[in-house]
Amino acid sequence: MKTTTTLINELRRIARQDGVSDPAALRERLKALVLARLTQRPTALNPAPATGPHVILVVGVNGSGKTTTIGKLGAAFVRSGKKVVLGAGDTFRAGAVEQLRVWSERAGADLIAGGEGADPAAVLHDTLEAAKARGAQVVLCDTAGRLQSKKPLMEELGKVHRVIGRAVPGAPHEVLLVLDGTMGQNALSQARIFGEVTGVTGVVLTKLDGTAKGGVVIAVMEELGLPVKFVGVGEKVDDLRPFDAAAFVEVLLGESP
Ligand SMILES: Nc1nc2c(ncn2[C@@H]2O[C@H](COP(=O)(O)OP(=O)(O)OP(=O)(O)O)[C@@H](O)[C@H]2O)c(=O)[nH]1
Ligand SMILES: [Mg+2]
Repeated sequence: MKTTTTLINELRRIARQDGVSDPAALRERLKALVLARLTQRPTALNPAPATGPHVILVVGVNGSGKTTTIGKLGAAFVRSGKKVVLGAGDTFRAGAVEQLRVWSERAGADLIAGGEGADPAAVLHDTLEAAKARGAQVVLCDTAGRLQSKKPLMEELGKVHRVIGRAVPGAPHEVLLVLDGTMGQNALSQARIFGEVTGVTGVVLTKLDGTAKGGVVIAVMEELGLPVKFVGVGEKVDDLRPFDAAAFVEVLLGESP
């Protein structure tokens, strides 16, 4: 609502000041306003550190697409010639480790996993030690889905973040919050609370292959300053794209058919 109101007010001002009244011209002005917001921050991944592995922690609510995104990202890093390790930090959901194992094989990445019910922070600590020992360049850390309202689980995530930072100073270099593009307004409170606990550095917006347009990311960017870095457009390994703000704005605000 806040972002919508701001945009409407700006558009009103433009209409008055510049005397724009043609709906098509106003639509173009609105697109430009939204695009400016979406390009305020870099949408590329943070750069890899000079030495040691590039550590990416992936967080979000249940079923948003974390594990799938890790598989897709891992495959993309492997394709660019990097040695990649996936850490099975979801020790909670039955089948989570197996799912990540399948993705690690598909991607051509190593997998480090603990026993069932293991402490996620311990598993990710071991993952980073293994990655260093093996000279891996990229580490992708999976975590269990959790509701942002569940305090103990959010505290666990804070602990995971600290343990990663102790194993590799400066890590995680990236904390990707995976948001389900079909979720609407709830995404904003997810982003706010995950951001407070783990210092989110970017958003991955998934499931944009359906009817969802993901307009809420304008608010995520505007109110929380978090850039969208990737979008998920399907369940397959190649269905991850760098975020293209201009294309996104066209889909969101383009001429209706
Ligand atoms: N259509 C579509 N489906 C997706 C996309 N990303 C993930 N999915 C599907 O969404 C479902 C959940 O994906 P997961 O990767 O298991 O989600 P998660 O966040 O790891 O789930 P939990 O670990 O249970 O919290 C799976 O069926 C995925 O195939 C996407 O971009 N498009
Ligand atoms: Mg998962």
